[in-house]
Amino acid sequence: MAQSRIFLVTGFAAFGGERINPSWEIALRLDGEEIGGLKVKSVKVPVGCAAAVRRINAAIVRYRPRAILGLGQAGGRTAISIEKVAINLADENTAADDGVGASAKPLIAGAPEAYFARLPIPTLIRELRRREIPAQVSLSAGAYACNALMYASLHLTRRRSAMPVGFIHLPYDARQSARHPNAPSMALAMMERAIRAVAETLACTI
Ligand code: PCA
Repeated sequence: MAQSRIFLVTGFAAFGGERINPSWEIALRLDGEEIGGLKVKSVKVPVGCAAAVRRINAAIVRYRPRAILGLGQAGGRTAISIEKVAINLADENTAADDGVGASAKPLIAGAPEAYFARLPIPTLIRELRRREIPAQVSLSAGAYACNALMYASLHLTRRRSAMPVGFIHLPYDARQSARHPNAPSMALAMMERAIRAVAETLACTI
């Protein structure tokens, strides 16, 4: 089936008592922009494993994107974190990095145990560091909604091996630090610059 020229960018709703989620703030800022010949379509995703799978599934069917970049908040991270691995495990009761509880179960029954991101991670890290933006690769997106979205994106597009699909965790926005005085954070403007640079780099590969 013919593909659109859409670059699907997702961000999550605020959760855990926060007023904002930097991932949605940034996705919204990019919505409608032309980047490298593709048009960004931003979709807001509810915070929950099953809900995230449903939303990304619907967005893929509706927009037939050429690339997918999921964004999420991982409070406590010190840098833009490009996720390498998504696992077939869902724990509706934990947030990222809190570990996996006894209630964890497969996200999609019968599907592979894990997928690697289809992103040129070393290139992206280099591009970000060249712009003096702290960036790192992460080997775990947790077992909550962000991992669910990343896993489902990769699973549902598994036959399109050349299509860039991946996920980036963002630190707290500096404004959120008022509630988390000891946690690292990053200015939203820097995170926005980072995601725009990632999108431009990916659009060049298509
Ligand atoms: N972060 C959570 C869920 C939504 C979000 O922005 C996570 O890392 O799973």
